[in-house]
Amino acid sequence: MTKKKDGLGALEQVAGNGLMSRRLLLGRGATMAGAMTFANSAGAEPLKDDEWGRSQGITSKEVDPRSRFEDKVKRTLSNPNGEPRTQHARTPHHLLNGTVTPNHLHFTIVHTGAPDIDPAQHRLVIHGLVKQPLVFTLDKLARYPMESRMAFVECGGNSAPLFSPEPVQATCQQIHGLVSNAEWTGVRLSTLLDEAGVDPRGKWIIAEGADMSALSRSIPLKKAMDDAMIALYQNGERIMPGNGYPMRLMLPGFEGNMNVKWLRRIQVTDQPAMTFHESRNYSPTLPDGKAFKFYFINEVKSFITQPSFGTTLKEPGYHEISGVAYSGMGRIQRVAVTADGGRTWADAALQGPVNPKAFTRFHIPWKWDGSPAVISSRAWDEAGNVQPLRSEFVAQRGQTKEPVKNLLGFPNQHYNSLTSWGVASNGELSHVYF
Ligand SMILES: Nc1nc2c(c(=O)[nH]1)N[C@H]1C(S)=C(S)[C@@H](COP(=O)(O)O)O[C@H]1N2
Ligand SMILES: [Mo]
Repeated sequence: MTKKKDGLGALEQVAGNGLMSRRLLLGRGATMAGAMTFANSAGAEPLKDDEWGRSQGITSKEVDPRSRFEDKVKRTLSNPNGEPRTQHARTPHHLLNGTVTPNHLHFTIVHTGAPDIDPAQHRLVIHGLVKQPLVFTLDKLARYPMESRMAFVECGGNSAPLFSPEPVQATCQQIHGLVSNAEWTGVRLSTLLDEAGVDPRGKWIIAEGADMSALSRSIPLKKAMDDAMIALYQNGERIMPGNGYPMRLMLPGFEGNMNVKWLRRIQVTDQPAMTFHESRNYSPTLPDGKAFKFYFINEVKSFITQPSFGTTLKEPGYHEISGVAYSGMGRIQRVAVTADGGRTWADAALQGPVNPKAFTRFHIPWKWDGSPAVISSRAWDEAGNVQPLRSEFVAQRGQTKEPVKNLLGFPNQHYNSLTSWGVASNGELSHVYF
């Protein structure tokens, strides 16, 4: 127990400024007991009987609401008055934990409002370069083999404020709220395409939604035959209206916009359609003025959610640093964390199961000594990709000329570099670059 005060830092510190070994987390109990001293001693004091325990409690409802104390955990809206235009609802990552985004907090981007689809009337058609065009009702789809998988969806415009040459002071929600992670259940698209019989000339599919804008995207047939899914359920229940009820295209690891919601049509073609959303929108630009023709994959990325902007560390000592990592190229293999602005790094513990193309939560114990610190995370995936440092990213992809003021705009797309938080000696967090 002498470890408690002096020994711990020296014994377990694995990187600068108080980062401790993730092994501490594996052996919760004895080792952790040495680091943690925040609970008050229970002594012999009896617990008092609280008011809520003295009368009959709340009756269960058919659909239970959350605790009234959790009212602040909500999405932020870009179109709160419901004007007829594009709208974004952002996930409050700094107030969530684990890896599953609850359905009512899953982010949405909806360009012309969510259509109020009657599932009994909805049809999905597969046609084009196929031997046998097919039409599916929801009932008919339910008779095919179903599978479930975890997958994140991320808008190409997520994290766009980080293209600013100066760090914007904003929460994880404002910066990274356009990515969420859920368990999706549905039918493999390859099963349906095999039944339709793809013509050898077929190289692409064009997927179309049933909303007013009939959002359409071209997807390489290779992806369609790989892990693409017609998703019918989201975290065990029918997909939310905003996320594509009653069915959406799920393309694990591919840019959010391609995951066509309210899916009604798949046309097999020999070339891409160059639709509005792939030729005018969602084509990131490069510093030399050229633009990517397509940018399908959401590359390896991570960010710290706790502690993050908006949090204040109340006192020095032990704190846990935690966040999410994900890659459109497969499983997360490693996440490193720094507490000294990138000078030294320590590996974080990855919380299993580590699913491909899905959120992985990481944790690392940190003993903050009360002096200024800069914390950040960096992820690697099993395909050998690493999250670029900011200098590397900016050299390749550029940044905006003027500081970004409009947090809702998309000055550019597919930012996957680091997010760093500065901790001041008064415990306040800010957004910083290094
Ligand atoms: N039909 C249709 N599909 C759509 C959209 C849309 O407006 N209409 N928005 C796209 C965009 S821009 C993104 S980022 C993702 C968001 O998926 P989510 O709302 O389920 O999070 O859906 C895509 N699919
Ligand atoms: Mo998007």
